[in-house]
Amino acid sequence: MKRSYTLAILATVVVAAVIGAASLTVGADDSQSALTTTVFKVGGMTCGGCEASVKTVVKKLDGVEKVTASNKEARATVTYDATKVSTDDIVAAIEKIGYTAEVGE
Ligand SMILES: [Cu+2]
Repeated sequence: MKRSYTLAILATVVVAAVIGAASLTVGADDSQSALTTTVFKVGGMTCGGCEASVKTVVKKLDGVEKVTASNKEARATVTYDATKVSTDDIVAAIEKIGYTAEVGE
């Protein structure tokens, strides 16, 4: 009787430890997927249609969360998960549809 009571406590402690480890893992995942925002200089945009094209093509990339583009300022601001997509990927996607792009400020 006393032995099974001890085992029950032991089992509870083990379960709590497993849950604790699992939540630590979730915490690590959160820090890995922290979002980065980068401004790109984009050349060749002349109107709202160009802005829409740039936004559409960049948004299609896996890991991109948010895109804004301005032809007047000749730039695009992209918020993305740097573990899934790189600035090179974003530049390549913009250049593929006929605009120039580079990491700016
Ligand atoms: Cu245009």
